[in-house]
Amino acid sequence: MPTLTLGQYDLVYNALSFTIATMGAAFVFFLLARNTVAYKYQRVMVIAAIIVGIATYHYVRMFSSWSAAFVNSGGTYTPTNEIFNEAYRYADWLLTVPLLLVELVAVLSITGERRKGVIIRLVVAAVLMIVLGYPGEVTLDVGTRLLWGTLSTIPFIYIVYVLWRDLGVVMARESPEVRVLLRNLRLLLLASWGVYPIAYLLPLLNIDPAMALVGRQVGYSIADVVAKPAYGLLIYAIARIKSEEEQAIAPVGALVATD
Ligand code: RET
Repeated sequence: MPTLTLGQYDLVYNALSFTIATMGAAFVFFLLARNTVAYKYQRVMVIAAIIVGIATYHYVRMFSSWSAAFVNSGGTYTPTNEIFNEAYRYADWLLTVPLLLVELVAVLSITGERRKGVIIRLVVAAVLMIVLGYPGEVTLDVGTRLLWGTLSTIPFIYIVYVLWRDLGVVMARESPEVRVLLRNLRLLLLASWGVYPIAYLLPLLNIDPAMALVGRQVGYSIADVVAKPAYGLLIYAIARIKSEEEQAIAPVGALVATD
């Protein structure tokens, strides 16, 4: 672990703290919002809540790990004997990335056998992507990082390709209103998932190790907020509109008016 300036230490400290608050708030929101979508989409909201619930736990652990990994030695933060534990992040992704994919497929109108096939392929690819990325994340050796990073990129490209293609097919079948949301979802997925490999590359860019560490932690945290709570909100908006379109629930205005 490198020595950090006060500003560098605080930036990660605050990013982790902000993320705990965001994930925790999203957990409560998704659980409460469950009752405002049709029964068919309620499990989508439960999955969204589980994802941010898991992330809340991991961010609490990362926050403690970060606090324990450095000590304020007047003017700088120097590393202690406790190493900042990157495994929390990978354990989190291992659980949440497959769930994010299941959440997406559950809100789309993909049915029957096709749905099962898509889920299995995406989940296997997601697990491979994360498991292959981990050895590279925890090494100090540039070659090893590059090797595992490259291997991990293969399933990553596969996932992005399948999502892009299938979302395109599904979009064509949906109403104009849902179509706009799906287009935004596609962009949000690309913008947030694309941050991870870039953040991972930072230690390879010949920049100061403290900057690389801080950039990576802040980058991963921001990407996680977009990929879990913001993504969940968009999925919720889709579930809401589809519920209304399928006439399963009264429009929001009607609910308010009869209360
Ligand atoms: C790694 C290793 C380097 C190569 C690639 C990676 C991709 C990681 C991704 C993670 C996505 C995480 C999400 C979390 C949600 O909260 C493992 C950094 C391609 C895409 C969506």
